[in-house]
Amino acid sequence: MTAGTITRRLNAQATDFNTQLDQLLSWESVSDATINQRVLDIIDNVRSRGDAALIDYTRQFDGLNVAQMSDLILPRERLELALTRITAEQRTALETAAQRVRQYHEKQVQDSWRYTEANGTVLGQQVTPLDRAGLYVPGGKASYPSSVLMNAIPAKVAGVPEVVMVVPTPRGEINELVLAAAAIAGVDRVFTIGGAQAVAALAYGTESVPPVDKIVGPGNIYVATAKRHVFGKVGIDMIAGPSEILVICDGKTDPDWIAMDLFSQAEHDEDAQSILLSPDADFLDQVEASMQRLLPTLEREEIARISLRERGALIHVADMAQAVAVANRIAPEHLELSVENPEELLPQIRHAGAIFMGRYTAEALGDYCAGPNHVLPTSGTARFSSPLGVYDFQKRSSIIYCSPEGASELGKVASVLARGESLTAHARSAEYRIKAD
Ligand code: HSO
Ligand code: ZN
Repeated sequence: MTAGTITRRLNAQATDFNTQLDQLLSWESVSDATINQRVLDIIDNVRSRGDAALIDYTRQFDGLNVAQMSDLILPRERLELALTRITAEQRTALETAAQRVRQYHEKQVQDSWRYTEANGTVLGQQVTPLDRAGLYVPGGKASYPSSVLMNAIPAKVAGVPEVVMVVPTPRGEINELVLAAAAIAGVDRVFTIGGAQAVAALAYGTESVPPVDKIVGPGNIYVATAKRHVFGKVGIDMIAGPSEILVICDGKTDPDWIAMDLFSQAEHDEDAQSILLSPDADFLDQVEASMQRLLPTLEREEIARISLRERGALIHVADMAQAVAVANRIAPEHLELSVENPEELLPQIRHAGAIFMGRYTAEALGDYCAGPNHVLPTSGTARFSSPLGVYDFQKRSSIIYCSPEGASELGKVASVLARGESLTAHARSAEYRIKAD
């Protein structure tokens, strides 16, 4: 491993490359016993004291002197007001993004289906939306209006009648863009609460906060821990790890573009991971020079610098085949194929949250407005999971409708299997429906 000045340099042909890669990828979310206990206490307190607990915690953690629960409710008109407080340009951008995200997600709607067998038995699947979804939106540096669109729109497209959003407003700071995004996405109710207490309120309900069926959206360690604890009472989305980008480049894209694409993840947080794979060693040098020059121009220079130093890498690969093999091992959240013919590589990519094809497709376009969701599997979980989508807000019920003939035929099969399991009532229940020949 060579110590680059900005990020590390690795060579995929080195004998110990696999070990180096493992080290680079190793990531464990801190599970802290003290945090865990505090979260459990908060959940208990919200369950037993309801709104009163929410008022106390909001005073304590958000420094807000609330007198009553109505101070923590934002009526729909307040969301509409936010639309007038942002610039016309911002409003148009949010509306354009929302419209594109909606159009993409409409393709994901699953329909109910059924088929009829020769004897009249009908089998099928009925798809229904959740009754109510809860959306957690963080306060502070990770409060992203784009994430409001990405979480709320699939729920609405799925047909969820009520989407409830919670967002902390520390010391009363309200993010107008977040509220405007909520208005555009069709969020139904907003509470200005956050932390583990907001998750507990959404899971169990209080006098004012209605209990939801599923909680989605990112949050800090307290929020993530609370989501783990309420899972089972409600559904939750994936617990997201730090953001990642993996770029495969043939060495023919402008190195400044690639440097900035790597920064676009690194600036999210210190734990974010940005990796570049290229068979062209000179190109890696050029990208490094671009990074040196461009990093000081970022508003979040320090965050990006730490992320690149601690978790980033420029990796020299033998060829595109090796690049693909490494990419599949990493199973990245975002994969950019910055090459002449990305279609050639695509069929070989087996694990990635989202695949950005060609030199022009910057990940940032997908983060905001291309249409697909930006809530994606992180930390290698793209091996077994998928982007957030309409699927996450729909559920399926099986439909079985036996005709008298069908019940008679199936009764014989069920009876044999039930007797094999010594479940006499099952067997006799099925046998009652067997027709005498
Ligand atoms: N890249 C983030 C999403 C995001 N980017 C929001 C900008 N705003 C998800 O990994
Ligand atoms: Zn991003």
